[in-house]
Amino acid sequence: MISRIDLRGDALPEGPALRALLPRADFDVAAALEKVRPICEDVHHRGDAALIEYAEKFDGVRLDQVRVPAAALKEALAGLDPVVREALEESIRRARAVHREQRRAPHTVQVAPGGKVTEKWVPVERVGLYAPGGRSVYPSSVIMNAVPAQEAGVESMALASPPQADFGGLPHPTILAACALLGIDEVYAVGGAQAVAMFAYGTETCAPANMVTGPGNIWVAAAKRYFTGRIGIDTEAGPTEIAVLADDTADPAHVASDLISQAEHDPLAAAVLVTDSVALADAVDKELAPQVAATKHVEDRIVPALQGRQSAIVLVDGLEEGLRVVDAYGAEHLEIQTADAAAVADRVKNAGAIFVGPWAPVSLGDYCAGSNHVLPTGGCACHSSGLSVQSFLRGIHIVDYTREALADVAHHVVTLAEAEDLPAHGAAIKARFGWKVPGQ
Ligand code: HSO
Ligand code: ZN
Repeated sequence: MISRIDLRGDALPEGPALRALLPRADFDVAAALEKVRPICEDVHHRGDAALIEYAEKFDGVRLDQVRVPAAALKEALAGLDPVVREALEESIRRARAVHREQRRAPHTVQVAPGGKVTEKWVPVERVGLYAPGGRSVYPSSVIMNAVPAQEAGVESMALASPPQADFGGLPHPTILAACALLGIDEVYAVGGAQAVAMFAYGTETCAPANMVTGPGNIWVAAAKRYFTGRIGIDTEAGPTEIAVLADDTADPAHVASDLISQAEHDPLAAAVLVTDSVALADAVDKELAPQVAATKHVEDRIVPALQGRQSAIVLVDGLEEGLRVVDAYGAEHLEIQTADAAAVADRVKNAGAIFVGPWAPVSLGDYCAGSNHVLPTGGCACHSSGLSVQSFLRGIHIVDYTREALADVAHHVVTLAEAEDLPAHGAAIKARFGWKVPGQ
């Protein structure tokens, strides 16, 4: 069911050479960029009329307006299964508890007598959240995007999600209900690249946002890339990934079910097991077929995901090699199912989130751990983190020096300005001291 990559025997190569041996999906955002450019520019020029046209073309829905009426949000919440409501509320409660602690207080450093630098943290003013439709209706992702923004103090937040023909042209009712639970009352029935463009440029009904976050398909990722540098984005979320670092103490049935759990998202989803135990590899492989047969989404997602070039069992000589492999891979989600899992987790350098031991499967983190599930994919965990309160804050330095404090350091500033051949920089200092720089 899943291919094997045998890295035992020879010494592992370093860095990029090791990464090149590991499986990964092709997710060609650059190619999609050319297709989304005209859509984004059309939204720029024609606003709501373009959005309504794209809803008809891509979603098969004829809309009168793009904004979801308040009554529809209320109705969706009233119609929400109480058991689902309770689960969503618990997910929100745990996520809030974790994200609240990420808030940052301003701090001041006295650099020299009379010279201080304060860093204050200011939330982004307006954020647009995206929630996919179609096969990925994830109210949990609405929570994971909205909670850190709210805890950061973002004042204005709107959500866009594709209109669904089955629901009278509204976004999926569970998405609407999640919005209502989170207190998001500005919601748009707009999907794909056009939703990102709506937030980036603004239209007659939707004010422009400073930042867009939230998962999406390749068109959404391409639109985010198109606007990079103009608005803030979270990350270009690619297909989801799970890596499991396991030894012979792991339960093969659980490892198999965790690999399948993320393969369930997408035919391009990646499931990677890294182990030094051939017995475990064989047992997991044996577990996969019956477990896959017993679930849903088999032919369209799980089988292509497990059999795709992005998924594999990677055999290594030992734990040290396993750690090097998972660090080179930089998984979105990394489970550690080894002896002394917490100590092993402590040594991992590259992962979006780490799940320790037998009782912390990725599914827990997807919904109710309190951790965030918007995480870097495609190896971006080597340089980026998941969504957090920090993603929605800007640190601003406030520089406050007295005359004496400036006088004390003036000669260094003038020296550096001259060394960089920027005499006007130096002049801005000299002019303040009658052109006689103290200390020079
Ligand atoms: N595993 C996905 C998030 C998700 N799972 C949503 C279930 N619903 C990416 O982290
Ligand atoms: Zn998931």
